[in-house]
Amino acid sequence: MLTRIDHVGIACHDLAATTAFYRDTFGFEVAHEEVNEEQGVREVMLRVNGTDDGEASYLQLLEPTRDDSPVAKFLARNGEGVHHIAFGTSDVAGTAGAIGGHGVRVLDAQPRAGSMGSRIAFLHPKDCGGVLTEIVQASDRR
Ligand code: CMX
Ligand code: CO
Repeated sequence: MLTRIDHVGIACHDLAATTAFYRDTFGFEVAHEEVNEEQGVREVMLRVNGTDDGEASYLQLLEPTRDDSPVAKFLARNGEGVHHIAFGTSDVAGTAGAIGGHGVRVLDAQPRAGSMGSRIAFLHPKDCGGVLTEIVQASDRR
């Protein structure tokens, strides 16, 4: 069902500064930047490995666009750091349904729009050992 790590989401206050740190210190390539208003984030995807073909892995740097967003709330409580982990699948709706069948709360009954044209669904951290978990179906275009 889940076949790879798609990305690790990292919450930050200053997207430009955090992007520069990961690019210049670790040498990761900036693959993509976008604003996702539904999720309340401005985000940068830094490619760790692969070639944007649906099999690559990324760091997803997240800066909130509004104070009531999940990432703003997380930053206020915890400060900067790892916010979620995202696993890849070829069928986000089917995989979310199967995981929900194990008693895990699926936060998105209908998959939503994620980075780079992907479809995503979140699982409640309290049902996943304290880890906010995202399921990602990469875009065919990616
Ligand atoms: N990781 C682990 N635990 C988390 C968490 C996170 N990222 N965010 C919240 N929690 C925990 C809190 O610590 C808190 O625990 P306690 O009750 O023990 O104190 C509990 O969950 C409730 O926290 P809250 O601050 O009241 O937050 P909410 O219940 O309002 O929201 C959640 C939590 C997971 C439902 C919400 O953040 C959500 O819907 N997230 C999914 C969407 C998202 O994160 N979008 C941004 C990323 C977009 C992308 O990746 O593309
Ligand atoms: Co994510």
